[in-house]
Amino acid sequence: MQDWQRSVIYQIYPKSFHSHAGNPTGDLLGIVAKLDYLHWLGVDCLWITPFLRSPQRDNGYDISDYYAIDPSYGSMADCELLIAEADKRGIKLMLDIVVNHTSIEHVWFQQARSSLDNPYRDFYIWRDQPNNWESKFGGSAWEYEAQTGQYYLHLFDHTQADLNWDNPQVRAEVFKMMQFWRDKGVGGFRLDVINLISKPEDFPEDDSDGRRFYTDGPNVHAYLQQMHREVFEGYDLINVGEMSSTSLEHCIRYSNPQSKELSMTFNFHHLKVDYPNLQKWVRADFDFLQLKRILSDWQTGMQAGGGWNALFWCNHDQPRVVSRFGHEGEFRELSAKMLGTALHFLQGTPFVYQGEELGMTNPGFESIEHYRDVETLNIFRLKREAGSSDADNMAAIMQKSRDNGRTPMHWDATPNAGFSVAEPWIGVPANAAQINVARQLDDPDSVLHHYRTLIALRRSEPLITDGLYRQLLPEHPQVWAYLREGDAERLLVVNNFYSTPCAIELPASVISESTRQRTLISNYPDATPRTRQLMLRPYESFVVHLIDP
Ligand code: TEU
Repeated sequence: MQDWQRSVIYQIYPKSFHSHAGNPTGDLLGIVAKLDYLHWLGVDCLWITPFLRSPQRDNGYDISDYYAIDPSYGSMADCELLIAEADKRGIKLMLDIVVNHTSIEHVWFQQARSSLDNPYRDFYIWRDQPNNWESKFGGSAWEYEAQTGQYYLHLFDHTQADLNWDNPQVRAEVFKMMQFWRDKGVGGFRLDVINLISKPEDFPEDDSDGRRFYTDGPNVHAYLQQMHREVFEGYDLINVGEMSSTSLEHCIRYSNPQSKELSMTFNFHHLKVDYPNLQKWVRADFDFLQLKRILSDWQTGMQAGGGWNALFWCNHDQPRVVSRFGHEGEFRELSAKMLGTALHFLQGTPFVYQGEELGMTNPGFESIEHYRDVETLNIFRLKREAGSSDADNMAAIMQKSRDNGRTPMHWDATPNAGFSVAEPWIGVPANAAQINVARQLDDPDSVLHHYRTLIALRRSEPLITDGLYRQLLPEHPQVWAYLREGDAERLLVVNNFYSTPCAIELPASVISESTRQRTLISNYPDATPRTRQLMLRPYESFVVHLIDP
């Protein structure tokens, strides 16, 4: 095992983390100011979502200059200071690289759109006629460019034009830019939708939205191997690829060290368990059995194939996990701790998204005026045009919008939750005075202290990294129980995902009267020695280390 395989990564959405300047949006010096907190929490690495120059139509995922810091976040000197200050605390910084597409304000696109024979024309993907593929943000994936009379491809917003990776000059420019950041001292990269970079040559029509043709496309592995040779080889970097609608087979290839591509992969299958028939924009409960099955299949599959999972419940594109798979009310703290435990004892590298360590909830914004996200606003408009009622649309948006995870970090009970002096760019949830860092730092039973313990356990308990995953009680409708097995010892991880108490019976091979046990973590204070028969209380969760005599 490599050292980074024992690490925990913390994700920062800088627009909503902390504003040092007191502005409506966060900045890089705001992150510097909170490094001692992150060091106390014990994380090894920070993934910071894009802070490079951008018109901010998709909050930085639309980059117009890969070599400049967006002025709203500060300067290059601030960025260098952040890298150096993080390094002093033993924390690496992972840069978010968005190279499936650029902003249409990028100079490459400005050149490309100007004439058919411009040297940059072939940096993007142009067609005389669009096919029927759909943008992930709604509507056609093609936009007409009147000046030259062709359509360009955009898998996301029409201001995010897809780069043509089959052009070797594009790849050379991307690798040069990544070398620049590597040489500045970043500790790794998070690669945005990197499995979408290789499109088929013929752009076939689809009876669906087109994703099956461009997902994990024809040359994607070859391009990542080239990136590995040009940028990663010989350097100590952690590289994680964001894989949209991918497969286990491909993720094994992306992340098995022998393929020389990436360190690990994010996939989203476990976060579609509340998308009935893969429809995101419908309000729906989550399917617990499906959640367990998907996570278990990825554990055993990646383990068997020598791949490595990035583990996560939350990020800047997802609703808050407590609101989603836990409980927002009286069981908020118990369920937040349970969800943390359930995830952190899996094999892989856990990511903690800002505020998750506090058990932050969805904000519950009821009116579309409170939303800022380009995807949410596009969908609201398209659904309204298609005749669906505003009430239905808002019910889905309140549950699913990406803005649920993008509200300001709750630092303390002062105005704007201590995030900024000026009114924040997006609203602060009403519960910020109850759920915040200052309060939880003082409370050893808080969700925050629970996460700190989870992070520390990964360092001290090798089985969390190495142990074989084995699911127990796969058909149980409310409990996710699993083992992480070593030669003569194992971890037993038990999680009740619901507020209803329930009884379980574990297999005789797991635990007997003579088994020696040591509780590693639990979310009820009165944890007793465990037996085969157990009564689980609401959202009860515990981990015991077991050794047979
Ligand atoms: O997201 C890629 C992605 O496919 C999603 O998670 C996306 O939010 C979802 O499909 C919408 O329904 C990445 C970034 O994380 C996201 O913030 C960007 O908007 C997107 O790429 C485009 O760069």
